[in-house]
Amino acid sequence: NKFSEKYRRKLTLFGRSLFISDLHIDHSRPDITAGFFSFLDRNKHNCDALYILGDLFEVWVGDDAITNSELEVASKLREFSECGASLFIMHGNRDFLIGSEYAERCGATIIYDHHLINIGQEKLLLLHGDTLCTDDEDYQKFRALVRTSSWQKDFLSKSIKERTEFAEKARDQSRQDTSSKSELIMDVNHQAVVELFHKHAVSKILHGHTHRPAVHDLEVARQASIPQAAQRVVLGDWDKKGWFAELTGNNVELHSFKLSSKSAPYTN
Ligand code: LP5
Ligand code: MN
Repeated sequence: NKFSEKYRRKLTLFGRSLFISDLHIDHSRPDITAGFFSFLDRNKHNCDALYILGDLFEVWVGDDAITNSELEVASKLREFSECGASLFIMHGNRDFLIGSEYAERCGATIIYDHHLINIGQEKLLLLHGDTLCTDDEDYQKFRALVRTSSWQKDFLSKSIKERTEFAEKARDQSRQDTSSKSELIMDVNHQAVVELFHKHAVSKILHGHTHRPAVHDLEVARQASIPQAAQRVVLGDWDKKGWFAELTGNNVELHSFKLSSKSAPYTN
């Protein structure tokens, strides 16, 4: 409800918020799921909010298609949110079909691309990051299509088997296409980044998707509304390491830790 949402946002203003993306949770990578669960356990009593900024899952073909492992993720997330942290899930290019049913299971609120949060006097803009890859025209066409409600309605009306097959074909096609696309095309477009800072009058942007973890200090100013020093923080994908960003006050830091199959030691 509205009141608790407002209260939660206020809390995040003074507390500690965490941000992750691109875990690509999948049956073939139990180490990632285990690393994620221990990340949740480490943080469940000491943060005010967790923002999952897209691609939590490798693929998502509908809330009705979940198996025990997605149910387990949901109950872990619910346990986390019941410890007092607000939980937000943003869609990525792999799991944009996560719906309200699954979000409710997790105790999460779905947030959409270009989500603003207040950090002191400044603002932080959250997005998955794929919308910044404007040079990747084939992808942008694909994205535009699959984000229409008519396409989604039609896709979700197919059987789970059919949807899974489509998703597999799309993944194959994507693997093939990305292996021949240039690195430059698959990174963010600089002009799109600058425009986004201006459009939302923000000093910080945080996203994932490109799998190029970094903190970029930029000069985008020329407008009184934006401080000279702007920052674009890019989360990493979870593979050998897990990545997260931590917001305390108005300071954003990027961290990584080793993912190992058994006990994941916590290192920054
Ligand atoms: O995901 P990743 O890292 O490989 O690459 C992304 C872009 N690709 C995608 C496509 C997804 O990987 C596909 C899986 C989505 C599952 C969703 C559920 C159901 C959808 C079913 C659809 C039919 O997002 C990739 C970018 C890259 O990031 C970097 O930004 O370049 O973009 C592409 O590769 C796009 C392709 O060039 C065109 C789209 C391929 C899909 C075509 C569908 C074929 C279906 C066949 C049916 C007969
Ligand atoms: Mn992505």
